[in-house]
Amino acid sequence: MYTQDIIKMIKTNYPDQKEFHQAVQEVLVSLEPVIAKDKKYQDNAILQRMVMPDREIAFRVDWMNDEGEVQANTGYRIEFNSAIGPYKGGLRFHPSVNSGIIKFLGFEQVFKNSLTTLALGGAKGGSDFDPKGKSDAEVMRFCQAFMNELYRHIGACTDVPAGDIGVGAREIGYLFGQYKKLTNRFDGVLTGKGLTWGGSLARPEATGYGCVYFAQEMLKERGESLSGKICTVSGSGNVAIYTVEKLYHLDAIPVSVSDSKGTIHDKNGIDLDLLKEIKEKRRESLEEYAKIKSDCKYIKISDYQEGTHPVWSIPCFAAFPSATENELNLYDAKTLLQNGCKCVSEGANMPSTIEAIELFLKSKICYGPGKAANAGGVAVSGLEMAQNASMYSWDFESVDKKLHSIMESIFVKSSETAKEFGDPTNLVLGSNIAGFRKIADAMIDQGI
Ligand code: NDP
Ligand code: 2IT
Repeated sequence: MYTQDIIKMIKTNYPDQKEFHQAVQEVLVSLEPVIAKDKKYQDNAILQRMVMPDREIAFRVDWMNDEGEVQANTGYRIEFNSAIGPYKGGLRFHPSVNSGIIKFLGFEQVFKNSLTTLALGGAKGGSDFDPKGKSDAEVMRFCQAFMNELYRHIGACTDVPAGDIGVGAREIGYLFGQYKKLTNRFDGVLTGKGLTWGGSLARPEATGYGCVYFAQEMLKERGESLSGKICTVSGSGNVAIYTVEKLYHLDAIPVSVSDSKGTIHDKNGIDLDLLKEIKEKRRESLEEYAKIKSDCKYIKISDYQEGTHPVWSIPCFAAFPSATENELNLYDAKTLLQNGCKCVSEGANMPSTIEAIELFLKSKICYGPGKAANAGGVAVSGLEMAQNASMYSWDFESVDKKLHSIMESIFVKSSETAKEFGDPTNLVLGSNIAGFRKIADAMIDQGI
């Protein structure tokens, strides 16, 4: 079969890129009904072309640490697809970054951006540089060196990077400063900028808020709500923090967060101010949270049971995986369901394994795949681009309202498409097909 041939081709040609195989398999299997229904996609070799990035850029980044030692890292920008708009997607700085990770993220981004209703192509980039434990001066020198290579590939109408793991307001600031020095241009070439120099209100909040709005939409259709409900959140970075904040706005009770060193279970509800202080200001581990709030439970990563993530063993009504890929496996999914979980809304990219997703779909709980549920971040990045292009900025309420309505329309589109293909609760199928059609049709319109 056509889709299976493409999956096989990817596995043969790129044997080491496991996360990319996983992302391609998840999407292509769900596209089978639309490929079978409409011959034009196979006739135009759409799948071969969509799994292959338009352009893959890799470069060396030389920089100097505070001890005066020369360091070398690898930088990447993978420009995946520009059928419906300029390349758009974040930069990840994390030691686990390699070309397969950036490729899986870029591939996901293409479909996600298509769902936002905005004109955004898909890309991703980053480096194996680890910002953890580095001084501000070291991060600045790294960002400047990274931009010394990246600047020639990006542009407000060409390719617009933003943040992801390890890249937040501080890094975007240093990257933008260097871009401006190199090009003498002040334009919307990056999103997630500071508010006084072109950033959008509500961009820091957007992914977390959007992920909760998406959960609200899924639940509303079933006559349920988050109010008064126990919720679990993993991660404790940008996405997790603003997921926790929005859950409180809706009178839900977020009881967990986690990081690369451990998990916090605070059954009275996460102390949001303390979380922000530790993670956004002090850049410390959650161990510090546990020291200050001695009545909460802290599980160190060294005490995790092999192959499980303790955050998912906390009984909850709704779960919000917001840390990283494959952080929720089949065992975790079974545990969540056994404990009565009714909703999973993915803030992270590809946080659930394929087996976990299959179980969620079989159980018919509300399952919001990352491409749909976490699209609020890039959507508000698109709104930042619109504000930059018009030399104007909107107030918080206007941006938040637009974000809310974009999340609603992503849900409606995904849900209607799932119904059209006879599997009404399957938002994996619905969102992937909806995202796919827009891009594939644009590619066909534009010729080869
Ligand atoms: P941050 O860097 O702000 O936070 C990441 C969080 O996840 C941190 O708490 C970090 O722990 C934890 N984490 C990262 N890697 C691992 C790992 N391998 N094991 C355990 N914990 C880990 O990133 P974001 O919040 O921006 O990103 C979180 C997820 O959301 C990612 O999957 C990202 O791709 C996705 N996403 C982000 C968007 C955005 O707008 N920022 C938009 C859409 C999706 P520690 O604090 O110890 O480093
Ligand atoms: O995965 C993502 O959607 C992001 N990291 C945000 C991308 C963006 O361009 O805002």
